Amino acid sequence: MTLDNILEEIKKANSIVLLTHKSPDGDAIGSSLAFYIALKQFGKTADLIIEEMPRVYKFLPCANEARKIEEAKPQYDLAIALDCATEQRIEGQEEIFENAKVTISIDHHESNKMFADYNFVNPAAPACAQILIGIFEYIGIEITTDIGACILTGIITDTGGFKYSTISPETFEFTAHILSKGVDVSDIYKKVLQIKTRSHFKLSQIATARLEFLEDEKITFTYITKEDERKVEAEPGDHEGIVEIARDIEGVEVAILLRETDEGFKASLRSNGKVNVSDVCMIFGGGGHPRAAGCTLSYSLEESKQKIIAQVKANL
Ligand SMILES: [Mn+2]
Repeated sequence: MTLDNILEEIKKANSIVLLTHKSPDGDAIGSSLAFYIALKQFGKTADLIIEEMPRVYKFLPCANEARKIEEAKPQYDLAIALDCATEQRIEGQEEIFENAKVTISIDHHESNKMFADYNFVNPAAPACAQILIGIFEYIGIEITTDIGACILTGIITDTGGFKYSTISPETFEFTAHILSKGVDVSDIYKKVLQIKTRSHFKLSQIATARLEFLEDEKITFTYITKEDERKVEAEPGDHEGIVEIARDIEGVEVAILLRETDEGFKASLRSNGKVNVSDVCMIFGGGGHPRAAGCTLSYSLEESKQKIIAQVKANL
């Protein structure tokens, strides 16, 4: 079984690196930190590479122990990628992954490409962090309050606060379990989901002011530029959640947000169920979940807009 192989590889490895995707969300950060702390409990020190730790997650245990890409060793015995559907999603860190002697992927994306030597993928899990509960139990790691807080962060953020249809009985069993252990679930919920930075608020004002309704108001489109982010003094993660504002408007099927980055326009798509936005994003080399997905478009703003809207329309 894959878990036996994973356990064996962890035991054998003298050097381990943990990697996740660029612009890490709560699940990426929560899963990585949970695994990092679990490895410590196992008697293994790992390098956790997170290029930009979003401000909102800095309160999590061991968040200050994450390292930058340039601090990574030239080669590791074992590389573990968390919450990444493809090797390309480990953007900027593919080399670290490829250079490792053995690679493992732990993920919950339906579009996962099984790109590692050992792949532990469960598309039924609402968050990568939730998969870790079973893994830790299997390999005999105790879910401490620290590990629990990190896993909960992943679950809360990837389920939009326990409200997506991806939630399972295990989601609540785990939450009940760590609540009984003394983890302040309400406090974590507030920190990772409710409280917004001022820059986030200003950025959402800009994006909502530009919101366009298309196709009988079933599709919404908006964008944010680098200049917008500079103006509101945005920090990493401040754009998170903005696309969901439009998704929640009555009658909207798909909400589209384009965000200008150094690599092009990053499209974030959210669906209310009718359109599988993961399929739409895969056409452009991206992917994700049926109701939440993304891709990068290397065209001008106008061209990117037309291309992504046309594909959504075709799937409506
Ligand atoms: Mn995830």
